[in-house]
Order: sequence, then structure tokens, then C-alpha cells
Amino acid sequence: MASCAAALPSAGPHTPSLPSSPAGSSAGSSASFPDELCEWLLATPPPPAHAAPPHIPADVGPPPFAPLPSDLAVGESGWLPAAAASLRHNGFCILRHPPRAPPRVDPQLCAACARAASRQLLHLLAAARGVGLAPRRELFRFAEICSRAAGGLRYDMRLPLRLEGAAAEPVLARACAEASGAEGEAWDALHAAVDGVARGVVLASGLLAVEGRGEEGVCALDSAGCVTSLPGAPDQHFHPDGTAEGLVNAFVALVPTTVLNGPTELRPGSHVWVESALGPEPRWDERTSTTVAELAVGEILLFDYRTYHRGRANRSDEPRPVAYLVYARPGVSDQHNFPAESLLTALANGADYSVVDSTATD
Ligand SMILES: O=C(O)CCC(=O)C(=O)O
Ligand SMILES: [Fe+2]
Repeated sequence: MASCAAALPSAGPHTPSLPSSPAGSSAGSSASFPDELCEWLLATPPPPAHAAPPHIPADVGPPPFAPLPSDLAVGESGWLPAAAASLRHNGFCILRHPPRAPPRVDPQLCAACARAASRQLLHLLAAARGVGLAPRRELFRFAEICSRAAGGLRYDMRLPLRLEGAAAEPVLARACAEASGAEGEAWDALHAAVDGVARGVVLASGLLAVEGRGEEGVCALDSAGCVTSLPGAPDQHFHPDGTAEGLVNAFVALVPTTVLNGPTELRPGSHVWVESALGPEPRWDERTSTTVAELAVGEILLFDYRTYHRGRANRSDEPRPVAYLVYARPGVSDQHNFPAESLLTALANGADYSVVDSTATD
């Protein structure tokens, strides 16, 4: 006799009703199927075959973007051309401390700048309260400081702190003196150290080249500043810092930047725009993994302004300051991230500025 078990159709909408099995029979065991059931099964036509699934062609789009190695130890053989190639191809590169030599950007200098950034941020948040803002909850943009999202708890400050027109006001005059004294010297030293590592890579990438001025180009410093995320800052949205070609950001970690306090995350290759069915869009597909740039103090992340990136959430109890320098091709400048309107000048013109209060929660 044919094996009933092999012939059993799976239950489904087309399965005819079975004859009732005798009481006490152990359903499910082929050995105990009564003969009538086997005969019924063999006589019953099989359920109609399902229509063949539609043919889904394999992915017909372009192959996924293939990133180049982006993590380079400064001073290792071949690090500079490899870093430049990654900056050009991936839109970013990470410059690690030399493995067998002292860090090129001194961690103690970074610690001094972290303290200066924290003091300056407290001053500026108090100043924002002085003009009637709730800086932890509201979006605001001034020449000295911007919050990029309401409730984002992430602040971008320009360095050095510019206080033109504000120096007549005593509290601001003091802030000015602090910012331009020892703190100013620390920032200058930090910028010189970062520049000593980053400039060669930016030039070798050719990203700032201008026709007729050599392959590497010339780079000027466009601006400098510090982005601090406070504890509780949420993930940012992926964004480019601009769409113009010829601007490169150099981030330097002032504290260890880890998945706990929120590193910068980047989409490799997204600085280049490609044609899609919906029109031009940044090159990106979900098959390419992002790069999460965890950095030791003094390590540098270089990225093209056009590369999509975001700051991750700060889940630690401490602020996470990252200082930056922006390199620009001659004739190119970031004119959009900071407006001309000065917060400190508004204060000097009579707004109410109370003494810095680090416990304020608004
Ligand atoms: O905080 C970060 O890591 C990135 C910040 C950033 O991309 C921005 O504010 O534009
Ligand atoms: Fe950004």
C-alpha cells in the first residue's frame, strides 16, 4: 500500500472535510491511519496548484558602494595617501594616534579646551536666557552659538568668541577677557596641532583644488568652533553640513567619544549625488553600513561637508564636546550655518543677562 503519510495534503482552504476518525484513534501517527482514511486521501484530487510566484528579478540597481579603509594611524607607512583617498572616495577618514609615538594632538591640551568650551557654553546659554530664550527647549541661531533642533541639547559655538560691540558691558567684558586670555592660547595651540595633521590630508585629497593652481589646491581656514551635546541629547537626523564642493570639516575629540556619549556617524559615499528614478539624490543604499567614529581624545575625523552624518545620542552624564576646524577652497565659504545676528551684542544693547547659572533647566 502507498504510504499515506507521504500523500497527506496539507490542511488549507481547499482541503475537503475528512471523514470523522473513530473514537480513541491516535491522530497524527501514520501507523494508525484507518484504511478508509488512506483510501479517501488517495482518491481525493490534490488541491489546485498555486500560481507560480511572479518573477522578481535580482536587484537591478547599481552594486552597493564599496568603501575604502577609512581608519588610518597617523605616521604608519602610507597613511597620508590612504587617508586622502578615503576622504575623497568615502567622504571622510579617521586619523588615529600613531601607534608607537606620542599623540600629535596632546590630550592635556584637549582637556584644557574641553574646560574652556564648557565655561563658554554656560556663558552663552545664560546669555540666551538673558534675551528671553529657553535654550534647552528652543531652537535659536546667533553668530556665536546655534542650537540646530528644538530640544536637541546640542550646541554649536564659534571660536574664538567674538565680542565686538559688547565689551562695554562688565559681565561680557569679563567673558571676553577669559576667552581671549589663557583659553584663547589653548584654542590656538589646539588648532595648530590639528592643522599639523589634517592639512596635508585635505590638500592631498584634491578636494580643495582650483583649476590652474596645482593638483592639490590651497586651503584656507574658514572657521573654527565646538559642538557640545549635553547629557540626554537625542540622535540627530542624518544631514550634510552643506552642498557646496570645497569645504572639509576636521573634528577633534576633546573627551573620549564613545557609543555611550554619542559619536558622529557617517554614510560612506553619500557626498556624491547620483541619478535615481526619483531624480538626483545622495548616493546611499541600506546595504552599505554606516561608520560610527568613536574617537580617543585628540583623534581626528575629517569629512567633506556634503557627506551625510549625524551626532548620536548622549546617554552619559557628561557633556561631549568636539572641537572643529573648517577648511575651504579659495572662494568657497560656509555662509549658512551661522547668521550675522550677534547674541552678545543684543545683550550689550540692554537685554537682561544674569550671572551664569549651571543648574538652569530651561
Ligand atoms: O555632534 C556631532 O557629532 C555632529 C554634530 C553635527 O553634525 C552638527 O551639529 O551639524
Ligand atoms: Fe553636521
